Amino acid sequence: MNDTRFPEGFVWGTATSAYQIEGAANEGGKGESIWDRFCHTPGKIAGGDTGDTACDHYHRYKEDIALLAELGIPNYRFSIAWPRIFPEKGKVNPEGIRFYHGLLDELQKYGIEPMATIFHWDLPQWIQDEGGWASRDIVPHFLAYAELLFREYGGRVNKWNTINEPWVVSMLGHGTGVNAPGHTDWYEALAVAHHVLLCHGLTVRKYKAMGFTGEIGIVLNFTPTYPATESAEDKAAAARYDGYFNTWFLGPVFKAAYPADMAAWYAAKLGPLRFIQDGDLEIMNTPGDFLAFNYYTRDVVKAGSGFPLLDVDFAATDADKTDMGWDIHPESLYRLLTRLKEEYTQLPIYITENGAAYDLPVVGGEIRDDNRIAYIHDHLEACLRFIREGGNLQGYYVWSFLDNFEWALGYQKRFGIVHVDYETLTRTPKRSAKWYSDVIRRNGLPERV
Ligand code: IFM
Repeated sequence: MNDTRFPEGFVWGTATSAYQIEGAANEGGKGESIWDRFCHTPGKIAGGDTGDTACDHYHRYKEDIALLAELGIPNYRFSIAWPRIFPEKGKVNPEGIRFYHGLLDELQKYGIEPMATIFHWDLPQWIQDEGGWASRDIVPHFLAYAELLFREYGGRVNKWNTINEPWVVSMLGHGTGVNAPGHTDWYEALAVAHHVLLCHGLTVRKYKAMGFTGEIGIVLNFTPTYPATESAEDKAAAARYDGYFNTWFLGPVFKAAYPADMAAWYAAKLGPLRFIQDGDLEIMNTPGDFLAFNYYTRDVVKAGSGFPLLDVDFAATDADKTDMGWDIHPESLYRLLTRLKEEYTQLPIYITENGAAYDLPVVGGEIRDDNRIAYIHDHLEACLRFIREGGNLQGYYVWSFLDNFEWALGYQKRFGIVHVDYETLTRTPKRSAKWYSDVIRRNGLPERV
């Protein structure tokens, strides 16, 4: 392998999720999701946007997959909308089942390998009405859903993600409340995280028990955290933030234990963590086939009172930022990969999301998103460094294939390597899409632009 080449067989892909691109919120027998409800609650989403139409992928999936093929992208990560499959309690929707078979047919036609995510946040509203993720009663619902997906698609999909970003589901959905269902109760957020990880472990067991030989794993999201100064207080603050964001999820999945310091911290702040039952941690620790994670940025924190759950404040940094206001810090990706390998797992790793939001005008018929190219280039360089040192990184999926619905931020943040005109729904590959095609074709990095 020369310096800029990736190992043979490296998995190159791009990613999306159902609610962010499908639209057709009330079509094809789909039921209401918590995101449908949240978007239609005034004040929750920037600009009053909703996912009602999104990129209209539900109607345009053939065109979209043809574009993927034209760009030469050999792997596609998508998610399945639970309320399309189970619109009501106990009711399976054949049209929803058919939709994903149709999508898989298209992928198969072009030889594009699917990676399917079982849950990427669009919980059926009927489950929320029964208590949602905060209630342990969600477990049989999740398992019934997963089992149905395995029966339907298990012979066609060989890479499965159980759940995308448990940190977001729990902490943003139930702690800060910026995501659906918009609850603001930190004890509940921890219970949600617990039930999410429990469902993950049980789903891995189910998949294996059904005899499938494909790969299955969870998608965690990580934000490496640094102290603003070398003071003991700031270092302790950074350790807590790392516990909150990263190790609270890594610990159960890879060590069958919550980090003891964080468990004690939370118990002191919130009371005894009664949702933990005997045997749960062993279930969460059920071995999957890979670790998948999403990486975008790092955080710098100090001791303070701005975030009372943790007694931390965020510190400003002078790093360049994307349109999300997120620091661009590829070095943190390299350090994260190294930490995961040294402290948590030797399993193969997939980066299932990495990318940048930038909104650029069309110039001369082209969208020259050189800043996105530079972002991806530098993060791939960090990947290469890890691989060269013996790291078992097997794949990388750019977030995202299309500009799409960026949750509470609506359509203002554009992550796509393909531009979507939300008036006409026209797709236009950006310069980054062509650059990424070239990376894939040469299985390596060209010169930095
Ligand atoms: O758009 C999201 C995605 O749904 C989950 N990971 C982070 C992305 C960018 O915020």
